[in-house]
Amino acid sequence: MRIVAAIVLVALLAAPAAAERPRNTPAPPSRPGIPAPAITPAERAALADSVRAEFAHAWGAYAKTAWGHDDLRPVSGTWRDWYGEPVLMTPVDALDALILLGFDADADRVRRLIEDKLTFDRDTSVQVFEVTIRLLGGLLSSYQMTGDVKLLKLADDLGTRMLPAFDSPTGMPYRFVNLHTGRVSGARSNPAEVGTLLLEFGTLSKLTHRPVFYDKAKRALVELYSRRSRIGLVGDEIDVESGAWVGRASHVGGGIDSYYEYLLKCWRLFGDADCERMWRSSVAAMNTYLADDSAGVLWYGESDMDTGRRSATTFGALHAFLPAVLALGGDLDRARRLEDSAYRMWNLYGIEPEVIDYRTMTVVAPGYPLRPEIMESAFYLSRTTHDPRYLEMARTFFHGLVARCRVAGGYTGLRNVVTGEQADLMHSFFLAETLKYLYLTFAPDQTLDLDQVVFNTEAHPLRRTW
Ligand code: DMJ
Repeated sequence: MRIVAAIVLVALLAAPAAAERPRNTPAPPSRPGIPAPAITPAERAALADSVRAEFAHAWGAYAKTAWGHDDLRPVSGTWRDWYGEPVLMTPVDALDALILLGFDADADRVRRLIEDKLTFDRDTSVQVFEVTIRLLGGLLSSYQMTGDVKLLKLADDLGTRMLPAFDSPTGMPYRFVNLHTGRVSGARSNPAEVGTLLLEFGTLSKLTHRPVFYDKAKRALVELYSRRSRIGLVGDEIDVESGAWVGRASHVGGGIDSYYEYLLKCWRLFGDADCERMWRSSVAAMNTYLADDSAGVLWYGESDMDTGRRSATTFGALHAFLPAVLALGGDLDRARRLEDSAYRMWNLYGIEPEVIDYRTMTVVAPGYPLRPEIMESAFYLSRTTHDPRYLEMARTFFHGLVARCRVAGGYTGLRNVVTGEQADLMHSFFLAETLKYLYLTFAPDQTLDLDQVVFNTEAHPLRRTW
């Protein structure tokens, strides 16, 4: 398998750009009443191979053009660094995917790069949430896969340098922290940035035997939860110094999404009974006040956190994480129905827009930055139901990506899914999540046992080894 992977990678890197056209012809999206053609075991295996080949194309483009930088700009053939000096966002985020997909030589090269170049003693203010889910999560899962203690040491150093972020009057973290001075900024935060830290900080505690990481991240989560409204909802903006809500719109989209995800997953990963209790009451409120079940079609919209009154009927690419979490939480009925709705959103233009109004099925925000959530949900539903429908959905997603986002220099997000206008950025989550979830959907189930790991919100699998 490794040899095949290496051959695919070498062949793709050696091939001239014009010869890099994919073999797959995009399949037409299935429409209500017109079933998609069934997937045979041979086609499933071929799809896994095709996803690996596309991963090799995207990773190879990063390695050729942007090596040592944070993100590839695939259309202009340049790169982007988040904070002036690179923090190796794409290599660290992609490392466990390289290992999982069998690109061992590339994974070793990334580990050498990390050893040579990655240091966190820098006078830089970083975003705690993004650095936690991508870098801390990536270092921890790669450490668990390789046993390379240098990765754990880096994770320990990074976690330690981020601890001052939690020194607010409420214990909820500031959004930014300087890794050298510990200076914090960004008191106005949101549930996702406050509540999406415990899987990584908790794992760090378990692996280093330093409880401080677990305790700080757990306190932040509990402080946030304790400020939920009388009807059990959270708003979309909170002041971590006063603890007061600044934005009172409640939904499951960006800025709130992974708060719900981590309530469930910190129970699953750590067996934490407080997390179970917080998850159960939060999902009940979410299903009561945010679910919009009109005309037999399920969506999750926006409501006022105090009254539960509907304030918007918007849903988008980020909201599409929810079927995965509902499936993991055992609510297969809602998970299936919501993924069906998300699939309708995808098929409006053959690739999903960032936000739609589901009442009118019109586009509100037309971009597509290569997001993974809808594929993540198909992966969980495929694994939990074994319904071939989710393999078919995943095939539609994959073919849409290849048809619309593949360029000679890698994969690019779209500025507009309606016109097809391209952006010029391959976010690190495309390798860390989007292609990983697609690959795992088509690969044999034993490639990664879902009962043995809990994925962080950036698709880094964490194992309960303690
Ligand atoms: C990723 O960084 C994570 O999945 C996060 O939870 C949400 N945004 C991106 C992907 O869309």
